[in-house]
Amino acid sequence: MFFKQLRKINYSRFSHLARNISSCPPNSSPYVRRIDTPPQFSKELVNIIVDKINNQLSSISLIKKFKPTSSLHIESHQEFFEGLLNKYPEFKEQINQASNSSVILISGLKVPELPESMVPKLKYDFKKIYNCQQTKIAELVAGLMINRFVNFSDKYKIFDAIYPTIDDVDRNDSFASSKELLWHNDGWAHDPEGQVALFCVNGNKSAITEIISSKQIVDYFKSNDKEHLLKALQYDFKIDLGGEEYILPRVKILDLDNDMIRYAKYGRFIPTSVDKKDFNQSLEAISELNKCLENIEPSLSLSLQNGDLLLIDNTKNLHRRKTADGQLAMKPATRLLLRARIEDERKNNYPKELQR
Ligand SMILES: O=C(O)CCC(=O)C(=O)O
Ligand SMILES: [Fe+2]
Repeated sequence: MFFKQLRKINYSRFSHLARNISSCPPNSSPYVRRIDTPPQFSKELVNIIVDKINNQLSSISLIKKFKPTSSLHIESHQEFFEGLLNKYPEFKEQINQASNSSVILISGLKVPELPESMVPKLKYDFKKIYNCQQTKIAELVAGLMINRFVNFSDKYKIFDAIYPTIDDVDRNDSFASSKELLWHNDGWAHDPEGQVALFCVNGNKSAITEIISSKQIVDYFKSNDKEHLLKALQYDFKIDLGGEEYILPRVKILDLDNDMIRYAKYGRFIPTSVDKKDFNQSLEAISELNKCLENIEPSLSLSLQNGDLLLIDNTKNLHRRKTADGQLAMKPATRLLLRARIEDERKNNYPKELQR
């Protein structure tokens, strides 16, 4: 019954909102790829998934057990997904071409919004959200699309929900804050995963998601006569997590050979050089890095809206969330992202067909 109602969604109300995407006119840069999903594709995709779920899951307990991102489900839906893509050759071609981009934004994958009453208001109150039908649909839509770019399926829960709460209102290091979350890559303090996907189920225009690449950072240092400090970012640092017992490996902030960066502006990176000059240069380099992060124009800057799927190469880019100028902090339950952290590398640099 519930799903029958979902099918009657009026898609026209998801008409395109004004976006603010700087430095990335559609498809001009291979570094950031922007693709618009044909509305009919998105509509058909959701309708088929809703029908399938309706047929397969007759009770709440079955819905709870349904793990959309398990290999079983991703693989069993792949054929119909490919079939649907074949009906939209231009869209499929754009997806194939995007496969080697460092940042991919696919807009218009519209899924049913969650009513505000379902979105958690407290940081650890997320259980109910994972068991509701809208989340399962969103996970499957995002999972099928992500699976075209990275090896995605997993038998455990792979998506985390990101939402503003009253617990972490002012913290700038928390996913659950209602304002900003400073520049970082996911997993920076442990092992940064290869890819991060953010899928927006409920958008809030107060939140602006931004991305900066390691290459932009290197270029900034070079063009501001700070090239000598780049070396210091490649020295070893200790990460101070405030009294955690286990010993973290020493890390480099920058890996110039592989265009990689590992950093969080809210993290404490302590230089380990015994040489005083190197030690001081490392400190100076971090302070220059922070300056650079506030000064360069991000390669992507937008307010994620319902249906936006952002796939980020997490080893080569930093991302952040900030509050849009003139906007208030977000009220609890007014935004919902699903976030997947994926260890696997991109599947390839070629269209999928050539792989086999
Ligand atoms: O809320 C956002 O736009 C980004 C969230 C994020 O980066 C995170 O939760 O790690
Ligand atoms: Fe993040």
